[in-house]
Amino acid sequence: MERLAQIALNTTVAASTPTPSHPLDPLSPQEIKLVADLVKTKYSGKSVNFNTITLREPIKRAYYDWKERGGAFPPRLAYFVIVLEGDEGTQEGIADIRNQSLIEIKQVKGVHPMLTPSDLRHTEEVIRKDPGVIKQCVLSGVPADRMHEIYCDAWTIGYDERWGGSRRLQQALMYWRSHEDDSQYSHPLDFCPVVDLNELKVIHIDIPDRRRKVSRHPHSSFHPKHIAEKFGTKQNPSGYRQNDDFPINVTQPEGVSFNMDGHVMNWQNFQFHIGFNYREGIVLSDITINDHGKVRPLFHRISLSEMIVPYGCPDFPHQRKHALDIGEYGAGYCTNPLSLGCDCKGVIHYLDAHFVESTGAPTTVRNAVCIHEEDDGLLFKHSDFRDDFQTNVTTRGKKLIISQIFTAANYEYCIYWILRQDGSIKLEIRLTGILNTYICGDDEDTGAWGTQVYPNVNAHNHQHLFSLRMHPRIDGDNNSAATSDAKTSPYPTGSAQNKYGNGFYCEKTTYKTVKDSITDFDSRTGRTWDMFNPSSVHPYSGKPATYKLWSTFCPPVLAQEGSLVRKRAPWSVNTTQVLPYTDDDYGYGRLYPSGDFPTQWSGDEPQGMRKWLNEEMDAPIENTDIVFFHTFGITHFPAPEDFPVMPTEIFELQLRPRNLFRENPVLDVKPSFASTTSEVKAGVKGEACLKKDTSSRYAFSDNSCCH
Ligand code: ABN
Ligand code: CU
Repeated sequence: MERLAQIALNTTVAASTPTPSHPLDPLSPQEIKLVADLVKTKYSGKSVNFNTITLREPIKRAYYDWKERGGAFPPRLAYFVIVLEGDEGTQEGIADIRNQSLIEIKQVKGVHPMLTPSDLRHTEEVIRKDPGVIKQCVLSGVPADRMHEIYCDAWTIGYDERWGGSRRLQQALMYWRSHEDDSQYSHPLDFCPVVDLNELKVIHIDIPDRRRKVSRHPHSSFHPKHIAEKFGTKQNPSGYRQNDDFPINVTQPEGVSFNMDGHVMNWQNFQFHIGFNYREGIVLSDITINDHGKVRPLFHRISLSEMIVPYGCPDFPHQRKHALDIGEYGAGYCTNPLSLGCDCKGVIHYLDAHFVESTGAPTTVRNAVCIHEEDDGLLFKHSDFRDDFQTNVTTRGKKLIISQIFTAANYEYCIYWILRQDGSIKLEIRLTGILNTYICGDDEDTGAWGTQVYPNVNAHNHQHLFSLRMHPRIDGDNNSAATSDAKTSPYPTGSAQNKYGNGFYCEKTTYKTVKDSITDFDSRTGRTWDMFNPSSVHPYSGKPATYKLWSTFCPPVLAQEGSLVRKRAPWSVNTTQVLPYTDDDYGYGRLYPSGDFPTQWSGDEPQGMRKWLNEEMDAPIENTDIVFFHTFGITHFPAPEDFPVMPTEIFELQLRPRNLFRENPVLDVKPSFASTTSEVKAGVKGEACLKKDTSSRYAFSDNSCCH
């Protein structure tokens, strides 16, 4: 590691770098440029490929010294990754923005940085010109003069033992697209070139023993113009969906009921910071809730820290398809610009995201984060059967949604962080986009490993698994974690303790050490997990203030022991792992459970979760500062309904306060309707439509909404 004497910049750059208002605010374009200029100055005369420039968030203590203890604004640090031509390879470092200096740089040996969008784009140009690839295209049935119709999805190679980590490699998943407006996924090719990203050349082509000619079935597309050709239009109806064009609009006549001060959100009783980075995408930090005047900390930081999409076809080279989409490509780098009234409806506040381009220039994705409210259905209700339900209180809720959508080549991941008025936090993921496809010969059976979703199109079985990293701070820094299992009474029917046999209870198992925290979902006991503060005890229940993780989409990873998948995603093997929080001078430890540099990692030498578990298996995690990792997701056996584009598949989890509030925390939300028994008896109209929604009406008559 090189500790650096200060590299100063000229004062014009300095003057144009405003100080952010909050220590967790993502780097501004000016700050990114400043760091790039510092690095360029240090390496003047060399070719520098910028991979990452991002905020190095202040460590927890420094942050709360500033936030809660009147301390100084923490150092404003940036973390960067660059690739230098030649032997020096991948370098990472820290820059001090306020002092305009590089603090340290180190060469990270034997690793490769994540692939940036520009890295991915180069590969298509390379393969189109390669004589070996052209030959294979011709053999597949695409003439050499149609190479402009050849496309590839460039993926990291995952890990291939033939080259190991010695070169920076991509695998090119090959397709033919007859017209640029078509979707290529209905025309996969059967071979797979391997491209060296530094040399920009094809170094090998994996060719299967069984050859398959490209399909001559029409492309299956989903663009409206193709759909109109296929199914007709309103003018030319042939089974066209009827009455599908009546809009459902959202009206928020008085605007939003949230307030944003820079990146700090105030909504209902919540306050928190909304961050965004190249890798995890949205990061929610310093989440607190105002409990009738008392501000209570809940979570220090929550983010999606890694994911893996392992495919289940064991035939070479499909084992290489197991994308670590967050660590290898970045949920930030792959994020979409969102459009008003389309990705989200209503009154929207957007945040832009800023990254670095390979040249060192800042680049911006406009409207990367969408923030808006939606109606949340009923928040609570009760009516009295004694007067035919006239006595009732009906309270509707609203929810705050912070969302982003990222495209991982073929798939779209729509990420919705949803806060509810009762203090719960939901994470909903909608999976859409296109199946990853491989060619299926005319007389070929896809066997157990995939499904023919269209003629000559095999979509392999796969999983989408995420690692959610939660750093709880419930009523303070010292928290514990536990599993909660619904259990029948241990005493048999007829015994003194359980005479009628109906007894059941919640068994809570608090983790003493990291080893205890390695657990799996169990649907038979309705397993949930608790993060709690053992010192903050509820006056009625005598139980500790808790956030309960309710998560049922928890399939076990299906790749076997010894597989690349398990080695490279050690976190996916179990549903939970809890570790002590650590940091160092320059930031948090234990952020990324497949390691800081998972690209082309063999999974052999320990990094990420495997390293942490090796080091910390017996570490105490009770009543201390902990980070909680949770694996969740779905197993996807493709079907024709998922093609040519997949209707959103939804999976979700929730964090719910338990024994944290004295009583129902939304009692003070104004009801939509309230009528007491005495009012009903006296014939007094209840407080009907307290918050009248004047846009609601009967569908087939013009009566007003309330009567
Ligand atoms: N799913 C693999 C991937 C993600 C992003 C970009 C290319 C490939
Ligand atoms: Cu899928």
